Parts: sequence; C-alpha cells; structure tokens
Amino acid sequence: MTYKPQAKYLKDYQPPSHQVEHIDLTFDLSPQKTVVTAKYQLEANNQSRSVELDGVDLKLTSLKVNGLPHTKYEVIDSKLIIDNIPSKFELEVETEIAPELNTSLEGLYLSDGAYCTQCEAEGFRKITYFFDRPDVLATYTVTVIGDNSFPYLLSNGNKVEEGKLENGKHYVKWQDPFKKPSYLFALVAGEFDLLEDTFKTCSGRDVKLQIFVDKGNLSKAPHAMESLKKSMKWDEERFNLEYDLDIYMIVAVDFFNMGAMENKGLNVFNSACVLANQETATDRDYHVIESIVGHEYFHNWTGNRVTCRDWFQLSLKEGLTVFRDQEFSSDLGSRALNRIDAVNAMRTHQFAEDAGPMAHPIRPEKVIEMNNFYTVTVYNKGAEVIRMMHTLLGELGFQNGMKLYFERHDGQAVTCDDFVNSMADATGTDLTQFKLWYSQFGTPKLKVRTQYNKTQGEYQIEIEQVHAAQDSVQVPLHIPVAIELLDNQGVRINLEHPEVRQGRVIELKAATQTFTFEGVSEEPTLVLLEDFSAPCLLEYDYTVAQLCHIAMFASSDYARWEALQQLYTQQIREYVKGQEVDFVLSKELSAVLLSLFANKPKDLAILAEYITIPNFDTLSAGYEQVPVEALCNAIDELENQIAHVLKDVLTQFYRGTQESGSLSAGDVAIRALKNRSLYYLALTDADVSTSLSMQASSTNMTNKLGALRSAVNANHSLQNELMEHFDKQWNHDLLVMDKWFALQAANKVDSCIDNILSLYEHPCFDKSNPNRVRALVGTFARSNPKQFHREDGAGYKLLADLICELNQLNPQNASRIITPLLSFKRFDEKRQGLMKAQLDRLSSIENLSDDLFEKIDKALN
Ligand code: B3K
Ligand code: ZN
Repeated sequence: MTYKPQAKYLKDYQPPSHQVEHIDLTFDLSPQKTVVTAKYQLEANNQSRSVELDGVDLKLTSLKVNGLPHTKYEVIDSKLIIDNIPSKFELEVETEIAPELNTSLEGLYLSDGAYCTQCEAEGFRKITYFFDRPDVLATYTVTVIGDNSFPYLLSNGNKVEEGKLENGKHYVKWQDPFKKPSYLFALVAGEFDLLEDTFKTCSGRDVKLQIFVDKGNLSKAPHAMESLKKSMKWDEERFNLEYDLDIYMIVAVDFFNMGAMENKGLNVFNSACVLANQETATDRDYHVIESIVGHEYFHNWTGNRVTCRDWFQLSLKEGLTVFRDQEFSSDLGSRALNRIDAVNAMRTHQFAEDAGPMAHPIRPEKVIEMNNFYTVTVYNKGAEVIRMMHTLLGELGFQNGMKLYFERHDGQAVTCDDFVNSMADATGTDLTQFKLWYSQFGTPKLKVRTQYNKTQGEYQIEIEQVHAAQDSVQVPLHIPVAIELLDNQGVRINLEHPEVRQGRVIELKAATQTFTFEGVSEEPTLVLLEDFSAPCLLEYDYTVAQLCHIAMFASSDYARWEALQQLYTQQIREYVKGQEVDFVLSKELSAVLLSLFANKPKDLAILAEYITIPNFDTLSAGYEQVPVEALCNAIDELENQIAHVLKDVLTQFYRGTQESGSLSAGDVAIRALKNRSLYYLALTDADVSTSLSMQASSTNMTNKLGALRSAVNANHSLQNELMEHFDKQWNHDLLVMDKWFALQAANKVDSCIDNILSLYEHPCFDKSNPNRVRALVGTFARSNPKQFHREDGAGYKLLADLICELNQLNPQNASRIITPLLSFKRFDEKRQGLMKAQLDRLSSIENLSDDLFEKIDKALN
C-alpha cells in the first residue's frame, strides 16, 4: 500500500470558518447530466479572505460572487478554494453530476430508475460545493425539476410551490424551516405508489404521513405506516417529544447501503426495512421494520433538532437513538426478549469488534473514512452507555436530563460531553468518571470473588475490573452492576445496603471494590450483571448447580436466559476440551431444560430463547485462539443432545399447539417455539418430513422459512426439493429471495462455496445491490464459520474476490463485508496465513478505496 489517505483527528477540531443561514438549491434532473445550482450567503467567523468548500466528483460550470462571475478559485482534490472574497457575500455555484454513473449509492444516484440521495456522512459533497460538515446548520429551499414521467419530486420540509414547465417537465419547490446540516438533505424523484395517513399530535396538529413504495407494493406498506404512528405516539408519551413539521415522508428504495436514513421530513429507507405482508415477511422482519421506522423517527429530535458537532460525536445521536428505539420496542412488546436481542448483538458483533483491529471507543479519535464508523460499537455499545446512565439515574432522572439537553441545545450541533453534562446537571450527579466510557475502547472484564461467613451472616462480593491493554493510561470505569441474591428456596433476598441503588445496583468505581452484605442467614446464589447492566465480560466461578438455581428461580426472564447461556457455554467448553470422548448433556442441565417445559411457561417466545444456544462468534470470545473445527463440532453436538433430551416434549408441543397465523404476540410466540422445536426435531430420528412439507407450503413466511432452515441445517433429504420449490415460487420477489440466498450461504455442507459461486449467475442475484450481497456473501462470511474458515482457504478467497469487484463499484459495501477477514490473528497459524494472504492481495489492488484501506491497514499493521 503506497497511497496513504489522510486521517482526521478529534483533537484537531476547528469551528467552521463561515456561517450559512440559508441555502437555495435547484436541481434540473437528468441521468447523465443533472445541473445543480446552489446559492447561499456566507458570513466569515474570522478575518479570512478565502473560503474552502467540500466537493467530490463535481463538474464546476459557473461560480459567482455577489451575482458576478468570479475567477479567483482553485479546485484541489476534494476542495474548492475561493480567494479574494469579502467577509460576507452571496455565492452561486453551478455544478453538473451524473446520477446514472454513481454506483457508490452515496450522493445523488439512481435506484431502479428513481432518483434518490444519501448524504450521511459526507455525501452532500458529491452533490454540490458546500461546508459538508455537521456543524454548519442552515435552512434549505429546494427546487426540483424533472420529467413528467417522474410524478413525485420530493425534498425536505413543506411543499410551497409546484407547476408545469416546457419540454415535458414540471417542478416542485420545498422549504424546510428547521436549520439542518447538509447530511440531512434529501431529494427523491420517481414514480411510486403512495400510502397516506394522518397523525394528530399531542398539541392537536394534523401531520400528513406518506409512504412511497415501488409500483405494485402498496399492500406491503401498511405495517410501516402503523409503526410510524406508534412511534410518534410513543415519543410523545415517554419522552414528551412532538413532531415538528406538517408532513412526514418515507420512501422505500431497493438500492441502499444500510437500513434507512433520517433525512428531515423525508426518510429514505431500504425497501427491506419497509415492505411487509404475512406472505413475504417473517415475524422477525415485522419487528425489525417497526424498530427501524421508530429509530429514524426518533432521530427527528435526537440527531436532527440536536445534531453532532463533528462526526467523532456520532454516538451522540446513534447511541441515544438506538437506546430510544430499544425502549420503544420494549414498551410495545416484551422487555426481556428485546434485552436478549440487544445482548446477543453485543456479544456476537460488538465484543469481537472491540477485541479486533478496528476496535475504537464509542467516540472515535481518529478516522480516515467516516462511513467505516457506523459500527456496532458506536451504535450498540453507545446505546449500552446511555442505558447505564439510565440505570444510574432512574427513569425520572434520565428524563430530566433529556429535558435539560433540549432546553440547552435545541437547534445546535453539540458533543457527547454536552449530553452527559445535561444528565449530570439535571440530576446533581457526578458523571466525570463515567465519561471515560466515551474515550476507552475494549470490553471490560469483571472478575468476581465471593465469600460467605456463616457465623457473622456476612456475604462479601469483591469485584475487580480489568481492561485490555490500550494506548491510553488505564483508569477504572464507573460501572453499574445490577445484582440479585437468591436464597436456597430461590427467593430474592432484600438488599439492605447504603451503596445499593434502586434496590439492585451497586456502583463500581475503583479498580477493585468489595461490597459486604449483612444479615444473610445462608449462603446465597449471586446473579450478576442482571439485565446486562454494563457491557462487560464476567469471570466468576459459577458451579453448574448455582447456574441451574438461577435458571429456575431468578426473578427476571433475562437472568434465567443468561444462566442458561452460561450453562451451554460451560458445556461447549467441556466438549472442546476433550473432543474424542463421547459427551452427554449434564444431568442437571437436562433436568432444568425439561422442567422449563413442565412448568407450563407463560411466555413461549422466551422459552424458545431459553433453548437456543450461543452462536459461534459469541463462544469464540472465550478463546485466545479460536478452535474452529472443535467449536463447530461442539455446537452441533450440543444441539443434538438438546434435541434428544427434549424430543418428546418438543414433539408434544409441536403437535399439540396451533396458531391462527395472526401477528398477535401470542401467535408470534407459538411460531417461535414451534419453529425452534422443528429445528431440533429435525436433528433427531423423529420423522419430520410431513411437518417440513406442510410448513414449507404454508402461506406464512415465518413458518415457511422455519421449515427450510430446519431442513437445511439438518441436511434433511427434503432440503433440495423444498429449496427448489421456494425459488420457483418466489423468484419474482427479490426481498424474499434474499432469505433464500441467506439459507444457501449458511449451509454447512462442503458444496456450499461452489453453490455460492453458481448462485452469482442466478437471475435474481446482482452484485451491485447491497441487499443481495449481504444476503449471500455477507451471511456466508458471518454465519457459516465451518465453510468460511475452511482449511483450503476457499472461503477467504471467495470473500476477497468479491471485495475486489466491489472496491470501485461500491466501496461502502465492500468495506462492510470485509470484517470477518480482519481478525485473522484470532486463528491458528495456517488460517492466519491464508487470511492474511487475502488481505495482502486486497491491499495491493489498484485504486483501493479509503474505506478498504483504513480497515486493511489497521488489520495488517
Ligand atoms: N444515520 C443513518 C446511517 C448513515 C450511515 C452512513 N454511512 C441511519 C441511522 O442510523 O439511522
Ligand atoms: Zn440512527
């Protein structure tokens, strides 16, 4: 790698040189030559006689200062430098761009014939010359001119004018009264089907709601609309936040790099995160759509009204908004299930990121390509950090903090420190030490020792916090540790202790701290990090008996699930240690599993989670060097054993429980447990052929896919027939086919790689579409460890080959899927060599994007 792109550092932040109150934009749309005119007043914050504006891949055709042509300017790389200017002046720049040639899906591009934009983080500079940074806030007026064949010409804010033009064109003018940074700008033009509704806000205003989808997809839009209305209502009720414009639009497009984008008043969504009906979408899809619609809506206050000073502060809006969408899902559905989901995401992806070459604090300090930092760390760990503040301050304290945050910062671009200061000041809490969570990367490990003194009735908990080696000095963090003590009967012991907050939380501030509880008459069982109160790893010598006790009696479903996860993990570790021995599931664990069914659980969806074992990535965290084969075998082995132990109860449940195919929580839960049951039963000698066939021909996608997944996982003789039939039935619907591609990619059989290569030729597959790539190759690299880590290196090569192709086509997407290759140091020498060889190869490709450079460079050096 000879070329080295420039990194930016948080410590170098400088306020903008100029202010812009308002910008006026005009777009004359055409696929090969869209003319963009930008007119705005600049006012210098200093004495400077020159200005530097951002712009990438733009053809500059005219530049005027105060209405007159101006020639004192230069274009150097991605900057337009204009000299000889007064301290206050009007700039008018005209540029040309070619949306049709833009395959990066950033800036203005065409998605299946419709124009759309993606500006976060730094895409606005691909549209016109401007201060493309989040701390320059302006109001926008946008005029969109397009062919009559594009009936909808949309932008942010309110429509203020429209009319016919000559040459078969028309125009629409939009005005957004709220100041915003350029990353929240959006434009969409196309022919769509439109679903409309209204929402009456708490102050009685009517807001028009519009969802634009591809022609023919109208019947798949109602769920997103319902989700939007629920989000608006929830934000009023829980956070006292009301929507501010008169219109809220969502547009679903097929070509999109991530899930969705919160542009002011005009969200652009990946169609996968909008479209749903029972035939095409799983229960999981319904849930995800609701939470993403919520997430983008919640950004209107946390992100848009108060935005980030610079991109290092990304977690200010993302961590907080993920926390808010998690709370939304929890208030509307099951809190425990949502917590399990969030914790699984942390353990599967974030812990690995924090231990790998791309590790960064939730507020990164050094960035080459900002798009590389929309990470599970910034988002999910960021949300955990917000959650810890919520745990420490309680709901009331937290809401007071939010109120003060908006009082102080509405309409501003601020920092993570500003947020924490609002929380601290509103509640009179010292959060100085807590702020270290923003600057320290790595997953802290809590080493716990306990001691019980029967004669004194004293129970001691000693907790030591250990941090991974870091560049910066190690300082202990402020960590809320929620605990529960159970007596021998499984009854919760009241925690009378001056240092216990909210009856369950102890605060760790020192490197090692001891908490002593008095009046404890028998040795209790300790539940630690209840509800995952801090994003930490735990080291405590639990006995099987203690974990079983927790799994049976802990007062929260979450804690019981967690105990079972620990039991499975212990079992797996045993398997890995002595592979040649025949293993049987421990008697205690079998008994607990059986009793879960015997006790007639009220929440079947939780029960389905109870009997789901940790995945490969989560388990890998426990090893210095990941034992690939042994771990894959152990996972299979443990699943086989669970299947055999539970065979009868699962059969009974499967046969004896019906659901009506509705979306009620009850039916969703039954489907979850029935599908889990079928998955296990397919691993036993039970004859599941009829069940597989029946479910596969069901009109409910959750059941259909459940059957296919079970058949594929168990390598059942019906799998080919079922998969072929699915292809025939659904190859007209690409989003449905993504599920099919993902199943193919997760298949553990040796033919998987050849199969993927042949699927590149499948009529539904398209390398330029991020959804397809993620479904097929993303799933393979992330969720098929057995084949991805094949000893012949074919898995690594498959991924690297595709990355080579995507490097120029879509750098963001290429950079997203490379992740599993980066952590090569975690594997044995042979695999390390093979993975590194692919990284070396990638590092030397011509025109390597900054996105890939940053990751590969970090991994190799
Ligand atoms: N803010 C966007 C993500 C933008 C990603 C840019 N590469 C979606 C979201 O988090 O809501
Ligand atoms: Zn977000």
